[in-house]
Amino acid sequence: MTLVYVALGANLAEPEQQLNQAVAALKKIAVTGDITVSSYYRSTPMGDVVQPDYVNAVACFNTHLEPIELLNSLQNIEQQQGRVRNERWGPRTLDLDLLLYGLHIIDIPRLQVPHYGMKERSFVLIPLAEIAEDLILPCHQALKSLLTPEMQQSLHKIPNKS
Ligand code: PH2
Ligand code: MG
Ligand code: MG
Repeated sequence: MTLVYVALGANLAEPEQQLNQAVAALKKIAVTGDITVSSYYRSTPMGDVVQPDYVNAVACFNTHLEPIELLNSLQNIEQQQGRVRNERWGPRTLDLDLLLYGLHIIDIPRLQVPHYGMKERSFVLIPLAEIAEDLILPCHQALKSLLTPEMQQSLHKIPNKS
């Protein structure tokens, strides 16, 4: 059994509902259906594409799935929620990114874990810190050491999720 962290993001078709639906789907692959979910955060789009604000969150659960099986499950959930693979960093109904798979380091063509961008992204680090403030990354860095005061500026907690 492995503890995993997954980033959720959506900016089309009722993003908060997309995240609610994704959390329900993740519960089905979590051991005993136990899953911890951060608050939802409204965040300014990263990148050059003009697109709506995102709603982002991070979820954490135990799973018996191997990394590639988990990746397949996450991609199935994205597809069930109408994900169309368009331009890189473009708008999407649902994005589920595997951030951490225990303390494993995975580097194969389909999957890089820890997620390559997680250390710089406020919309990942802040919700992650909310549910795992004392987390140490596989590279031995403390999550807390990556947080900066400026990171809060592009991110607003949405009151009263679900
Ligand atoms: N995801 C992207 C591109 N840009 N910006 C925000 N704020 N949140 C995201 O989840 C996001 C993004 C591609 O995965
Ligand atoms: Mg992403
Ligand atoms: Mg993705």
